Amino acid sequence: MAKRITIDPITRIEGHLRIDCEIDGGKVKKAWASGQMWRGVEQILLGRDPRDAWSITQRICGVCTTVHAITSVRAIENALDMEIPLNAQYIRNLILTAHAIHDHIVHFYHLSALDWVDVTSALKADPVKTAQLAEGLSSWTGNSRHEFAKVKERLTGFVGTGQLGIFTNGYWGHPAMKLPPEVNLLATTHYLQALEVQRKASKIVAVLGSKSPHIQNIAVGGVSNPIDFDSQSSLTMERLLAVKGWIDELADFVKNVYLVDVAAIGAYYADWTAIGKGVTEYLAVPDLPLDTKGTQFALPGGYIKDGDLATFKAIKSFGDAFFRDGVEESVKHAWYKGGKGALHPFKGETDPDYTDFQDNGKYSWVKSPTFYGKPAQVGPLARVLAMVAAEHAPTVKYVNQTLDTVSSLAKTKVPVAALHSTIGRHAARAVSCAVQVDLLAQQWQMLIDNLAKGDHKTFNRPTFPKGEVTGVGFHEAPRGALSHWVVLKDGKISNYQCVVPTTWNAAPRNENEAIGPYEASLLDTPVADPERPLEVLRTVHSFDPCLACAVH
Ligand code: NFC
Repeated sequence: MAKRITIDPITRIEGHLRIDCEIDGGKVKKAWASGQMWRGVEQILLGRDPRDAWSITQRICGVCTTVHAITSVRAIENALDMEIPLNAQYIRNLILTAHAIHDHIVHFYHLSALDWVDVTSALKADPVKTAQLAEGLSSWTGNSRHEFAKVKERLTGFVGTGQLGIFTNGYWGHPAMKLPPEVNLLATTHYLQALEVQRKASKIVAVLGSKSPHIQNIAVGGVSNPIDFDSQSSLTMERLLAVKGWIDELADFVKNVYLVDVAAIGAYYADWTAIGKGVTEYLAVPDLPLDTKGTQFALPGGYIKDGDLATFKAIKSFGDAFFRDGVEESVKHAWYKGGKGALHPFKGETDPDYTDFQDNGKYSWVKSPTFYGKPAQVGPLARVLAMVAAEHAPTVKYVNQTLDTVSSLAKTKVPVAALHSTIGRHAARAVSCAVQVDLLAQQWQMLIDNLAKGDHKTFNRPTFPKGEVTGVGFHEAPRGALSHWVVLKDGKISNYQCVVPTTWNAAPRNENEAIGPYEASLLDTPVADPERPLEVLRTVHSFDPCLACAVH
């Protein structure tokens, strides 16, 4: 007989997510994803000065803080048809990329690795054998047997006191945990080292953005960083060189630790390349503009139908009609007043109307976005597939490198198609992160070269027309395609809608009763013990949910 389980709240995520599953014959047969909290940031914006929107929308999230700020100014700049000085583009790009790297490292090690890594099994590991194993995988200097012995001793201390501290409440000893003790010790050691490394990325954001989380240097028209090499309160060469030092340290960790760990875990859990596929329409937006108009990007983006990379259609600019005309949101199953069918974001409405959790009615605060009428999966997997389809050489290189490592460790050929899966989302996030550390160094160099030419401009003053104008800004945020949609009337905000990565992925059923990406990916997931639904967490965590963003 089918058994219904409710996981509420899902932890090691941002925000309030409830997942319900019907399990039959040891597999998930039906699933519901529900956002459990609403705040109304879109309403707060109505009637306000558009120059304040970035600061307000940035408070949507405490995790992806920079992204709403920059997407917001992009939307308003698009409405005003503005050009942005090159230095401002590069500084924004550096902030966004450093933030994404921070986010991915934290997601893999601190928010999701413990779904795969059994910390208590690490107590049985031999530190010398762990070091031998690690040396065969990479040249990371933090992989010494002394380091592994130190971590094992620390863990033994935790367990000896009867408390696991930060490792309390994992599904330790679960039958789906498969790593040998040495791999568990290796990954646990990297979990602790990653706590240190992630700070370097945050420092880059803080130095360039004045503060992290929640940067302070953004303005409609550019950035507010003064560039005057004689002033200590400005973006000095000393600060820029410190940024470069942190970029190099991040690159070392991402390429020699993160990418390698994901490949090793992927090899031990190769069966998970056939689990968690879900929605295979993929949407990713281009990012890291390289010109003042936002028509050339370092990262390509676009749309893929039915998992077939040959169907890839590129999105080419901030004003691209293919993107602008394709997005709608439905509230048929979300706690808002509706009845008008799916609406384009310029006409979007956010009018709360809470009922209760109704399996076949309204059951979430998350709206249901669609692209040309269909749900779409967004995130690192969509991004990497789009970049492979666009023949982005660095992405192709890191995808092949990762698949080769997995294939050699698993002793079986793992194809690109394996990426359409739970473990594939982790692999794609690591690949994306490796591409981003290289881009971070490139953007840094481009900023330095531009400054060396004597161009110190960082801001163009916006002017607001009488009457109505509309704009859309997008950004390929850590969790995927983010867009802000604004309608301005006589220089004030008359409508503002955010269509956020986790809104796409955590969407409930839509206008046509199609299920959302989380719900679809859970179907047929095996669950060994419904009282300890580790497998459900694995798939949900692979998306890196942020419900604060999804509902806003
Ligand atoms: Ni919050 Fe997000 C906003 C989401 O765009 N979803 O990736 C970013 O949060 O983490």
